[in-house]
Amino acid sequence: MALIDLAHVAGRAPAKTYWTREEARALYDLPFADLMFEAQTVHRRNFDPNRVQMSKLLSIKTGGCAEDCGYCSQSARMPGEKMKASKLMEVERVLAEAQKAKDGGATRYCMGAAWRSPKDRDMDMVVAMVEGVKAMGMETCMTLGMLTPKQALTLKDAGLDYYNHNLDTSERYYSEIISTRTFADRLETLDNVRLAGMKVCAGGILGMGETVDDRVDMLVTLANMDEAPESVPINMLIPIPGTKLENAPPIDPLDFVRTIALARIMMPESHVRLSAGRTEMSDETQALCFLAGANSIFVGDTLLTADNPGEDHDGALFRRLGIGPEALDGAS
Ligand code: SAM
Ligand code: DTB
Ligand code: SF4
Repeated sequence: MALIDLAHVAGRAPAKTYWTREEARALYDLPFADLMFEAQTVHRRNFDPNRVQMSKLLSIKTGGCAEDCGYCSQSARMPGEKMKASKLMEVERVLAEAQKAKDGGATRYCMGAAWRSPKDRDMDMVVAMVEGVKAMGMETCMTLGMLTPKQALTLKDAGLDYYNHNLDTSERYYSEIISTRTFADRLETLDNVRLAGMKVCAGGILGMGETVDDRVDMLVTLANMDEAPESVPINMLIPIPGTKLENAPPIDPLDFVRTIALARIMMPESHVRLSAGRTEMSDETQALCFLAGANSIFVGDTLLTADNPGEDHDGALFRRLGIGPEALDGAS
């Protein structure tokens, strides 16, 4: 282990704040047991290892999106049959759904829209949704596409806690997946979110045909931000029929676990979210992800449009693993 100083990761030195891709890659390539040990060590220094934060998603505007993200069921530009576009959901309906999520144990409510960016005429309704969910005592999160500095400030003033905007992959691989916006556009929105004073939720997708270096580079970009994202969703591609990536080769589950471990080590104080793709993972793979430092999930039967394991399955898995929900303030 010549390239990196494991004293940093094993808790005998202050947390590293700048990562080179060589250091990160060397960690990824460690023998599996060594990588898991380092990830658990870092995890236990920063979190209760038996608590997982639970968020619920709602698609407030589905389908008909102008972007061409190669993985997404909601793009109007996908090669195959397109999903019908819905209108922006009424505020009352959103709040009724949020109440159900709260009753089901969610502590954060995430609202997503299939937009390239919000139109200014949509902002009043979006603001009312944030205010309403906040008033229920849940944390609020939105993912609406690119934001101007002004839109970011409007959302912050409404009480939005988190904004989700993923890098999705490395800068190098980005243009293979999306052509209608750039990696730099994504970083600009993340800057606008941070400058407005909101917490950042940013991560990516694995299993899109990317290399290990692409995975490592994406995490290096996130970890080297002036402030690392508070929440780092790692999605496993859900291959959607009709999208450009419908036949992408599935990722080896142990490589998925390695990437979670790397995210945990490189961003020790962030929540690492085991996001999309859990329906296709065995319970054993999910258990390894939690062992590697994942400590946040989406609950419920549906993500935005795709399936999620649901309460019964997750409840049984958490009982088997002795895992409980994290309290709202992050304490256990
Ligand atoms: N339109 C907004 C945007 O793209 O930022 C927000 C919604 S978008 C669906 C949120 C994220 O979901 C994407 O950035 C991507 O990381 C993830 N995602 C979308 N489709 C996915 C799929 N089929 N499998 C895994 N993750 C997916
Ligand atoms: C994220 O990284 N994953 C969530 C959330 N952010 C918005 C979305 C997953 C979407 C999976 C595909 C679907 O449901 O359409
Ligand atoms: Fe649109 Fe977001 Fe889907 Fe891309 S990921 S097509 S921006 S909804």
